[in-house]
Amino acid sequence: MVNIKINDVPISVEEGTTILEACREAKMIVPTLCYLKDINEIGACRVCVVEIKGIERLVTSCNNTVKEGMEIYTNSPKVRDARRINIKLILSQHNCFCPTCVRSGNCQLQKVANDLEFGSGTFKQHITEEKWPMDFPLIRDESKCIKCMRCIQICDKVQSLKVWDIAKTGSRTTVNVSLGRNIKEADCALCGQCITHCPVAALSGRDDKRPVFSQNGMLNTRRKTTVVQVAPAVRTAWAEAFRLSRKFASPERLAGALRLMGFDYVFDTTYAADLTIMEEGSEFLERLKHKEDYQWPMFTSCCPGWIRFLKSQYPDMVDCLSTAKSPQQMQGAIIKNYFADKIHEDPENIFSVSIMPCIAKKAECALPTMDSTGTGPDVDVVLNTREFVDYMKSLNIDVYGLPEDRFDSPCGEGTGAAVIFGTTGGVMEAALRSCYYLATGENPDPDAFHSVRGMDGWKEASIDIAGTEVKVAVVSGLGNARKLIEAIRRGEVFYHFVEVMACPGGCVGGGGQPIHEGKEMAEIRSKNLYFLDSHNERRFSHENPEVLKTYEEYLEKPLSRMSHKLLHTDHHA
Ligand code: HC1
Ligand code: SF4
Repeated sequence: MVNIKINDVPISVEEGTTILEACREAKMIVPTLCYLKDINEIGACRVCVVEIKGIERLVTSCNNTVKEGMEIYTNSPKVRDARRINIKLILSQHNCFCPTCVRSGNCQLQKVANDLEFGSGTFKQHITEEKWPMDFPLIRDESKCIKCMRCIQICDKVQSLKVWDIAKTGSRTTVNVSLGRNIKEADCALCGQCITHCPVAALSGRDDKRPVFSQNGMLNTRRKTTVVQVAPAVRTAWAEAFRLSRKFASPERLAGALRLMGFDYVFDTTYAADLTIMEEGSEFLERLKHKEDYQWPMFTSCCPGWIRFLKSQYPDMVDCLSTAKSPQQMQGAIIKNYFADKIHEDPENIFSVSIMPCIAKKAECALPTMDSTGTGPDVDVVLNTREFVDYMKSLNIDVYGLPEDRFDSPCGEGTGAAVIFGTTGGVMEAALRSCYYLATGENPDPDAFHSVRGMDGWKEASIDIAGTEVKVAVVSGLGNARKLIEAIRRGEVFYHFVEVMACPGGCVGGGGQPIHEGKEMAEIRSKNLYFLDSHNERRFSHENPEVLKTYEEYLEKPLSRMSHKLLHTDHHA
């Protein structure tokens, strides 16, 4: 242990502890801006400087460790003056038009500057702007970039994709797409992790609210029948912005909010998640029967960020993907075919919106293969959880007065197995529950496959299904996906079935979810999904009555001709 004093209070901390972590242990607040624990500890912004007795120069606390006998001052006048100057320098290159900024009220620069209380004095501003393709789902605004380097590090260290790099030199130093590329050619998976880890609004998701909510938007002009679906992981995150309790923020209250917004039909993507399990589970059992005809493992195919990654990094393994479309796209195809028939509406007269925790879903819905009717996209617009929350706020309603409502039927009911799709391991667990039933005719204990739960980036299990040993793995985060694929290619590991989610922790940690500076929320959100699963009266996808009815009335059976036409794709588009 190392004995030190912080603001004259003695404390002992472990050797190797950074000054910042020691201050946090001692409950002494040191502001930070570029710091991201274990990912970006480079002292670039110099906001975390502290004074050390006997040393003239101030020291950045995030990347210097404690020494025996050190006496640290975290908030001396000298420290506060230095922080003010550092923030003024940053503000001199930052577009400070805050009132209309998407991150206003949730911006770390705004918070640190406010807390420093430095009055009106600022330095002369030099703002640079660049052109950015506004039709890409990831938007960069150079005039807001504070060169903290978090995006560079998260994309490289966590997602193994090096999309960002430092550009230019000296006072013109900035961040941009690496190797001088355009973002569209940079192998960006659209996971959105650089967005959720950006402390300001230099990176954001494309705003697609206008065609839905504006005066000329579909909800107001009512030119078409409007339909909305909501993803599993949204239900555990939307209420964070309103500080609602888990109990109050029920899925039914989310349905109530969507109804209040004016959608004609409100559906739950969990219906299609159950449908996905029927298709993907049956496909897996088929592949197992004809082992030698397939390249192994079979990968899950519901995460579009992961699919973009595989296509750009390991194109020779694209055929390992299950041919099942994602639940979002299955739901879209079912809405514009089966449901359209039911309400006697032409598919081109249905406007289909989805609320998703994911940036890549905005690109997935626009793929040419995701138009099952030949009349336009099965999902017309994807809005992220943040966009949904922003619009909710703009409605100026008392959220405590939100009514609970039922999702519409058919296509609105999901089981507990579908709810856990939103967290790492959930798709695998749901698939195993139903594969076991499909192979043996008996239900397993619904919690039998709990070994694939948890936030570890790479989990594995060996399961006995009807006398066959099935080796499965679950990874989240693209860096982990790369490690797993490299190990498979070197022959070090073998799996039959692998679930991959691009975002650490799965969709609960998605790039379109509410942002909380310095806090990773995936684990907390995930626990809520398991809670909802355990309290659902049905916990097996193959027991979803609406899914069974859809097969009876329309699809016939899993992997039928109709199922293939509407619900499968080869992922080569
Ligand atoms: Fe996901 Fe999925 S779980 S991909 O994370 O398979 O986005 O929530 O909607 O499509 O169901 C996201 C979440 C989501 C799909 C489902
Ligand atoms: Fe990298 Fe993901 Fe950001 Fe794309 S969205 S630049 S892959 S972190």
